[in-house]
Parts: sequence; C-alpha cells; structure tokens
Amino acid sequence: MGEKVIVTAAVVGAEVTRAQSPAVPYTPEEIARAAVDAARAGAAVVHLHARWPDGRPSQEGAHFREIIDRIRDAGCGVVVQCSTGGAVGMSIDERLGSLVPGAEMGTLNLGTMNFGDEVFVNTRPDLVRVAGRLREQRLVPECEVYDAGMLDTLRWLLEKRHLAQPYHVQFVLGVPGGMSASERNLRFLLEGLPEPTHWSVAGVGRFQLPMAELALRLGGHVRVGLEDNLFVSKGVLARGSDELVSLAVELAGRAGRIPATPDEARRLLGIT
Ligand code: KMH
Ligand code: ZN
Repeated sequence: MGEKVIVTAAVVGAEVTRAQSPAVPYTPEEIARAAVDAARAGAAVVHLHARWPDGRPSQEGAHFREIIDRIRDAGCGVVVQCSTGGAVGMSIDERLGSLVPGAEMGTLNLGTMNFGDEVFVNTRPDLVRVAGRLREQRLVPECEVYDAGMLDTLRWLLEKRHLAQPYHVQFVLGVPGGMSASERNLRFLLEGLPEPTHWSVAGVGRFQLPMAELALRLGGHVRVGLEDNLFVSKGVLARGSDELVSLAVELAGRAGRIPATPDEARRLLGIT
C-alpha cells in the first residue's frame, strides 16, 4: 500500500478572472460547488478565497461563511482551509476576515515579496499577528513558502514560539518574484525545513502538474486548482478545478500513492 497523499484544491484564488477562463467561480454558490466537485474528484482539502459578485477579491466573513455552509449543506466533509493571504494590497485586518467559524486551517504567508508587478506585504509583525489569530482560533496553519529565506522566517517563528506543531508547509513555486518551479529548487527547500513536517507543493501555471508529479515522487502532498493554473495542457482550459484534481489523482496512482480522505487528512495534519 502506498503512502497517503493529501490533495488540496485551490479553486479560485484572488488573481484569475473569468475573462481568462469561464470556469473561474465568483459567487459563494459557484465557489462552494467548485469545492464540492473538487472533493468528489479526490481533494481532501479546499483552499478558499472569496470574491464579490463582480469578481473582485473579497475577505468578507459573510462570503466565507456562505461558502462553508453551502459545502456542508451539500453533505461534503472536505477540510476547509481559508486564505489569510487574500489579495495584494489588502490590510492584515481585512485579510483576517476569512477566519470564520467552520474554518479548520488558515494560511500564514511567510514574507514580503514581489508578486508579479506588485508587492505582497507580510512583515514579521504581520506574521506574528496572523499566527496568533490562528492559534487563538485553534486553526492549523499552512505556512506558504515562496522563497528560501522564508524557511529562516519559519525557523524564527518556531524559536520565538509564535508557531508550534501541528503546522503544514506549502511550497508555492513559480510566482513571478518568488522561487521558480524546478526540482533543484524543491530539493534545496526540503533540505532547509527546520524540523520534520508534512509539506506539499503548488506549482504555478504550466508547472502545476509537473510539480505535483515531483512532490508525489518525493513523498510530499500536492495542491492543484484554478487559483494557480487554468490549463490542463497547452492552450486547453480546465473545465474546473475538479478536472485538475482528477489529473493529480491519476498521477498519484501512477506514483503508487493513495489520495487521503478528508478524515485521514485531518489525522495527518493534526486537525482536531
Ligand atoms: N493572492 C496572493 C497574493 C494565500 O492564499 O494565503 C496570496 C495568496 C496566499 O493567495
Ligand atoms: Zn491562496
């Protein structure tokens, strides 16, 4: 029996638009449906952002509550992870609006960086604040790592006891301004993990499926979905995040890995 793999579906994000792909969900109903479809395809975790009906990014608690309620009303037990990254330019106060009852995990972005042509601001005091909120609300942090120095920040958070197990590490590779998505970079990052922990990889754009394949081979977990990539192959748009999840599940099968159920993912991630 192969080792279980947690497949996370990032179904919307803050950047992709319906002009780029008609499959990008905007309303809470559409986002919840995308999450349920992704779970049916084999995702154990959904990474959630919200949007206003016109597509602008939203960190409104009411939007996140409606998405989570709709997921649960559909009888779906997928692990719910809410983004505290939101969109570039939002304040930390605004970004924390997503941490509503029903959330089980929240993201913790480990540093300031160029994000495309903009700057994604995450100062060390911001990190301490987000980590504190996650701890207060007993949410398992997913630490988003875009560059090697962010692992030193992770070590600093652990040393200063702003963060403790259980936490999960997500390497987001291929953001213009962060580390590129390559095997050499992932292997280097893995050497720098401050302590043994579960990790996964989200490759951006055309690197999504190759990075998933690599993570599966190296014993990690995977994230796929429209937040990071709109295409199933060159020039062919994905019908939805569920299609990308199905492809990741297929890759897992070939690598001898078995997709974890949501409850298995909860056990692996330390969600109580
Ligand atoms: N939208 C990006 C600027 C997260 O979800 O925590 C940040 C992001 C990370 O998506
Ligand atoms: Zn995100």
